[in-house]
Order: sequence, then C-alpha cells, then structure tokens
Amino acid sequence: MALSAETKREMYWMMLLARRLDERAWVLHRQGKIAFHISGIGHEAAQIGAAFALRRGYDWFTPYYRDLALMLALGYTPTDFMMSLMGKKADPGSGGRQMPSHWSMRSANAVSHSAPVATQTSHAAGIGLAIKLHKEDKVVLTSVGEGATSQGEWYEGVNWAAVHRLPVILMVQNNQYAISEPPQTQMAVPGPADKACGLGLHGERVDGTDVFAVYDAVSQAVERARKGEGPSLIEARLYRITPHSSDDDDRTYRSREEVEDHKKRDPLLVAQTALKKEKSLSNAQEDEMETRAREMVDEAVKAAEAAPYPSPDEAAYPVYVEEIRHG
Ligand SMILES: Cc1ncc(C[n+]2csc(CCOP(=O)(O)OP(=O)(O)O)c2C)c(N)n1
Repeated sequence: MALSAETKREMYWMMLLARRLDERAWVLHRQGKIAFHISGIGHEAAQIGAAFALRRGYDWFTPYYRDLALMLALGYTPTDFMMSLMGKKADPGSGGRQMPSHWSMRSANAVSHSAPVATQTSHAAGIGLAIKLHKEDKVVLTSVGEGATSQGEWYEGVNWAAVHRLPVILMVQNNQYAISEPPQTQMAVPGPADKACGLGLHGERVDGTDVFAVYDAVSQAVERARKGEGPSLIEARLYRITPHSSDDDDRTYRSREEVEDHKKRDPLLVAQTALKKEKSLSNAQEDEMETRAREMVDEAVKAAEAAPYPSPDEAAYPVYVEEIRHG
C-alpha cells in the first residue's frame, strides 16, 4: 500500500525518537546512573518498517533486546523505557525485575523474551499455531540478530512454523556482528535469508537501512501470512553502529574507519534524505521533531529519576503465587 507523506513523517519521527532516547541511555550509563544498555542505533529503519506493516494492538510480537523503535511504535513510552533502564517499580514490563530491553507490553500483544538468544522464535511459532487453531487472521512477528540464527532453538521454531504454514514473520536484523563474531564465521551461506530454502519457507534479503524498503517487504510477508500462505524470513541487512552493549569495547575487533564508513548509510540519514527529496519533510518540521524528541527524553529521565524502586518485600511478586492451592 502506498504510504502518505504524513505516515512517512510519522515513521521518521518514531525513528528519531528511538535514536534520541538511545543516545541518552549511553549518556546515563557513562554518568553512572544506569547499570546496562543494549542499543538499537542503526536498527531503527528495520524496526519501524516492520512495525508499520503490522496491525498494532491486534497482531502479536516477540521482539528482541534491540527493538526499542519497534516497541515505541507499539505504544511503549519514553518514560516506560527510562523506568526499565533505571529498574524502577513503574517499569511496565517487569516492575524493575527484568534486565532492561527485555520488553513486554500486554496491550500491544508484545511478549517478553528470555536472555538465551533465539528462544523467542519458538514462542512465536507457538503463538502462530494458536492463531491458526483459532482461525484468526492475525500474524506474529519475531525478531533476532543474525548470530541467533545459529542456535538450535531458532531452527526448531522456524521449522515448526514452516511445516505447519503458520502466520509468522521471522525478521532477522543482520547487523554484521554477534558481539565480536561476523556472519562469515557463523554460517556457510551469504546470510540468514539463504537458510529459508532449506527449511521450506519464503526468504528474502532487504536493505535494512531503508525504512520504506523494509515496510514493503514485511507488508508482502504479512499479506501472505494472512492468506494462509505461511511464514516468511525477512533478513534486514544493516549495521550495528554502537558497541554490542555498554559492557563491550568494539575497538578490539573492528576498525574506526569501518564504523565511520557505515555511518554514511545511517538509517535516519537515509530516511531524511528520501523524505526531503520528495518534499515530504521540511526543515521546520524536522526542527520541531528534534525539539519535541529532546523535551520528551528530558521529561522521561526526570520522571524515572524521581520514581521509587520496587520494595524488597515485593521481589517475588508476581513471579510466584502467594500460596499453592492443592486439590
Ligand atoms: C544461547 C545464548 N548464547 C550466548 C548468549 C550471549 N549473547 C548475548 S547477545 C549475543 C550476540 C547475539 O548476536 P546476534 O544474534 O547477531 O544479535 P545482535 O546482538 O548482534 O543484535 C550473545 C552471544 C546468549 N544470550 N544466549
């Protein structure tokens, strides 16, 4: 479906907001105000392109830790993000119990993942099976990094989705590194999209720095899934501009020149250039978005800093029931 200029601006806005929030998280970490951050900088186009291709609040999502932009598009707020980063009681996913970026949001049908990579793939296959058994026209989108596609759990989930022709979109955000490991030391094919033919599902590689290209590819995958034509594997090729996490020093395994070179294809820049070229984004609109993003980030930080931590006597709630009922 052709996107209006307004929707395209909305997509750009979401990417920008995710970027400014993510950048602030790095600053908070270096200020000693948060313990850990895992970044989605460079991934925004893939996530926003995918989110806009689904019906938000209707379809299901099993995201991974870099999916901040995706979660914002689903209704997660900057304050939610800051609460989770700071481990505050108002963190909507876990009340401050889970690692940051292990998102969940009941109203958006977004399900939290576990720390072992790729485990959310089998969750998505299970959700896909439930959708099929209930004869609904929903789809489920799950994302992983390319390194996670080396895991047995990933193959099991994809295989199950393919065998039963489930309405699952398997999005791989191929950012060229699994911590320090490049794809060529992990797989004998050029990329995860090439694994699809061996498992019997549609596989496709798309420029993951181009939000509109991702939107088109995922929209087609959604259409196939809703028609009962089964799952699709979409490999969004992009680049992880930041280190793996706030605990990583990427200078030990990649050159500064390589990183700088990839910044020329920064997804924000790519979207901005495209929108300006077709006159869908003016300088004044861009300035307004920058100001709004900074204000929202500042307010979110302020709210989270002032918010209380969970109390120790609530640590196990609601993980365990108060009493075990027998009989
Ligand atoms: C099963 C498992 N092994 C190792 C880890 C440690 N680990 C966390 S993230 C990560 C890299 C994953 O790389 P990739 O799937 O390419 O995603 P990216 O972080 O690059 O987005 C690893 C090895 C883990 N969480 N789970």
